[in-house]
Amino acid sequence: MTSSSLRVAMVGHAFMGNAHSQAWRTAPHFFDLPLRPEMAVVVGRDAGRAAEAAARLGWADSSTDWREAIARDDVDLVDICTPGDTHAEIAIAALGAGKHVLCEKPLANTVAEAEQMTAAAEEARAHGVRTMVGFTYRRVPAIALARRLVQEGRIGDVRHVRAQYLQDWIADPEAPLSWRLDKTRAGSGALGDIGAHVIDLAQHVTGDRIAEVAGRLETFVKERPYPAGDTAGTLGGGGASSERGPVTVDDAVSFLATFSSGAMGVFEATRFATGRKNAIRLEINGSLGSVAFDFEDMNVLEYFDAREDPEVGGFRRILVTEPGHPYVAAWWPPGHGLGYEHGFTHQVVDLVEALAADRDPSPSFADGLQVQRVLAAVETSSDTRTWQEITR
Ligand code: SOE
Repeated sequence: MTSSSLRVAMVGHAFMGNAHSQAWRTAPHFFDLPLRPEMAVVVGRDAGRAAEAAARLGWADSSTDWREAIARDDVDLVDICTPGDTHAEIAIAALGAGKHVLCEKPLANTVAEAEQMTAAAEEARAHGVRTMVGFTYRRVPAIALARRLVQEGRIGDVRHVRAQYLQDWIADPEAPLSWRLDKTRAGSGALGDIGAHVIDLAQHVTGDRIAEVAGRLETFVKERPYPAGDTAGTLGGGGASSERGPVTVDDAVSFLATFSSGAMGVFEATRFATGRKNAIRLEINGSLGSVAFDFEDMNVLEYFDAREDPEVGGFRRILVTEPGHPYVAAWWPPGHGLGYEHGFTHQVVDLVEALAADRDPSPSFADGLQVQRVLAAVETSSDTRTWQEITR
């Protein structure tokens, strides 16, 4: 890093690349950052599309060679926005080149890859090189407030954690295949793609760790049409071709969990919750009260204080838009609300502030590895119909 800038190379420019680009562009305009992000280069597989993305998203340059991009002297940080099967190779190479790494979730497609990435991160950390995993929902103000209340003891001892991530984008059996439905690319389906988010959120808000799980994965639709314009074996977006191929990942997962504290968890992640578009729901019941959140009403946190006079008690809707609420002071007056993209912007803020202070961003690769271990334990539990412990 130069004394005042943080020069970024982003690999991948699809949905996550768009969201991350918005964050790199926007963060310095709303937050007083100790380092100025510079969007040096965006990397894509196709030269024309990468150049178009650079112009549209605000990157100074574009490339089709991620190895060349991470080796550049004018790059301090590599932002990985590609499917999970590429995370390990890119992250380990970037860390080896002395670059900080921000990697999209889940960290990897397997525990083995996540362990290799975390080992590389530990080695690079000795030289002041840092890592972060992109669990952005923890940076929604209402979630950050929920964590503050729980950590302050406002709901007492946590007894129950109820966490759901409900989508329905492939409830149509004729929705075409994509990389997210291919185990070799994505590692798993709803489990790793959206289950990882609610595992991270539940652990982040409670400050506790999942110790054991018992779960079940299901694939409701076992084959789908390939996307139009693709041949067998390649996957992409767009319309449907006449050829069909196998779905090799889970469509949905349910699992029970026991936290280290003894708290009981019930988790669900599905792409078949017909009518639910991006409903991340978290409810935590404690001995003195509860908090409840639904991303489809993301500027509100519900809070129940068991110590209130029962005559006037009840869940209150906190509109999390006051200047004293996490992240909010940088944005709009009370009641104006934030959106999906703000979690990504807050991610850049927290990352840049950690790097400038020479401390580990959170969640680090080690945190991402622990989530990977929970994912693997759920998969093993489903295969063996047994409870599985998460040992580390
Ligand atoms: C698809 O399920 C997806 O894009 C996830 O991959 C993202 O992590 C989530 O934020 C939105 O849904």
